[in-house]
Parts: sequence; C-alpha cells; structure tokens
Amino acid sequence: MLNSIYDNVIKGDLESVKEGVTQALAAGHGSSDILNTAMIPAMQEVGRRFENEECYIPEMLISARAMHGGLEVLRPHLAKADVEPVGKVVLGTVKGDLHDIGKNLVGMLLEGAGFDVVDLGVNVSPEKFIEAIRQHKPDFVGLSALLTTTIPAMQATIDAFKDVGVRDQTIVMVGGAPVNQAFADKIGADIYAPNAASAAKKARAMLKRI
Ligand code: B12
Repeated sequence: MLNSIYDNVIKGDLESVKEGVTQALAAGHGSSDILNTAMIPAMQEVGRRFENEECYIPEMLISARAMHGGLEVLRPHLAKADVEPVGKVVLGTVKGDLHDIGKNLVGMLLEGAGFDVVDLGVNVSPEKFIEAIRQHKPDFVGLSALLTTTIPAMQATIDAFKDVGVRDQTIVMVGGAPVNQAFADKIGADIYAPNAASAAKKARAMLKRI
C-alpha cells in the first residue's frame, strides 16, 4: 500500500495518491509512517531523477501537485484541531523561492503541536515578513528555502528585521534542504530544524524556556 503511494507521487497521479493515503489511514498506518516511508522518499527520488536529467520541471510539478493532494488528506491527522494555541508562528518561503511542500508540512506539524500558524506563502519579501510580525506579533517566524540561490534571502530577511527593529520581538527559525546548523548560526537565526517533526519539537521546547 505504501509502495503504491510512493509510485503514484512519482508518477504525479493525484487521485491515486489521495485514494492511497485514505486507504492507508483506514488500514491503520500512522500519518508519520505514510509521510516518512512513502511520500517524502518519493519527492527525494523525483529530485534525484531531476538532477540526473531523467525527469524535467513539468514532472516535478505534477509530483508536487500529487504530494499536496496527499498532504491535504493527511492534514487533519497531523493537526489536532481541539488544542488551545500554545503560541503563534508566521511562516513563509523566502523571496525568489517557490518551493512550498516542506514549508506546508512544517506548518501542519506546528498546528499539530498546538501553534496558531499564519502562512504567508512563497516568494515572501522581507517587507511582507516585517508587516506580518507587526500585525500578528508571532512567537516565531519560520523561513523556508530550498535553493542554494535563495538561502542568501534568509540572511537579507533577518538583516531587514534588525534594520527596522523587530528582530528582538520574535524567535527566528530556519529550514529547508540546503540549510544546516552552521548556516543558521552564521546568519543569526535562533533555531534550525532539519525536518518538520523536529521543528515542532524545538519550537515547543523553546517556548517552555522563555
Ligand atoms: C518539487 C520540487 C520543485 C517544484 C516545487 C513545487 C512546490 N509547490 O513546492 C517546482 C517544479 C516548482 C520546482 C522548481 C524549481 N526547482 Co525544485 N525541486 C523540487 C523537489 C523535487 C522536491 C522538494 C520537496 O518538496 N521536497 C519534500 C519536502 C517534504 O522536503 P523539504 O522541502 O526539504 O522540507 C523539509 C525540510 O527541509 C524542512 N523544512 C523545509 N522548510 C522549512 C522551514 C522551517 C522554518 C523549518 C524549521 C524546516 C523546514 O522540513 C521539511 C519537512 O520535513 C526538490 C528535490 C529535493 N530532493 O528536495 C527540487 C530542488 C529543490 N529544485 C531544484 C531546482 C534547481 C529548481 C529550479 C531552479 C529548476 C529550474 N531550473 O527552474 C526551480 C526553482 C523555482 C523557484 N524559483 O523556486 C534543486 C535545487 C538545487 C540547489 N542546490 O539549489 C532541487 C534540489 C532538485 C535537484 N536535485 O537539482 N522544484
């Protein structure tokens, strides 16, 4: 069952992915099992094929669409609806970057951990993040980037927070495939997390400390 979800994400067969995820849940597979053994490895395989020129952007896009469909089926299982918000997070993919699957997953698991999530979407300018900090007064701001060419926008965003005096009002969390702890330290972020589950865990732990 999980194998066919994996295959259908790679094929980009949206309806079969949604159906497969629904059936796997009904058969008792846990949502994180479905994510971590079928859906995420499928996107990694799509990335590997793209790198080796075995597939191209249209194929990546239809796989991404299928992945989104599957995530929407999983969403209620990842996010427990009846939890009192423990804090607020503003989340977005930085300027120039259109990847949002990982960010969306981070948002869903943060919701599941009890956070109120304000998702600004993709290609978010520093100004838009600043506006959201002023409007929502979030405990955390999460920046996502998937391209080596867009991770500098994380630095630019944090620098812009300092320039307008909002840097100390929020905890900055960064992530995305090309980001690591050393980079996060270098740009002055407060938290780096390699995946959505650890992002939610670290955010909860940080809230307890302050
Ligand atoms: C799907 C995809 C696309 C789709 C995106 C659709 C969408 N709606 O997201 C499309 C087709 C649009 C696309 C376009 C491009 N892509 Co692309 N894409 C991918 C692919 C295959 C999968 C990404 C993905 O969704 N992974 C699955 C998720 C679950 O993982 P994740 O994003 O890493 O997120 C996890 C963690 O990183 C972390 N995380 C993520 N965000 C955050 C945020 C916070 C705050 C925290 C704490 C944690 C965190 O938690 C997440 C969940 O566990 C990757 C390959 C790969 N292996 O990553 C290439 C990849 C990222 N793309 C790549 C490239 C080159 C491009 C293009 C430049 C191609 C082109 N020539 O036009 C364009 C750029 C467009 C743009 N301006 O952004 C390269 C990047 C290379 C590089 N080193 O920079 C990759 C690595 C492919 C490759 N192997 O070459 N792409």
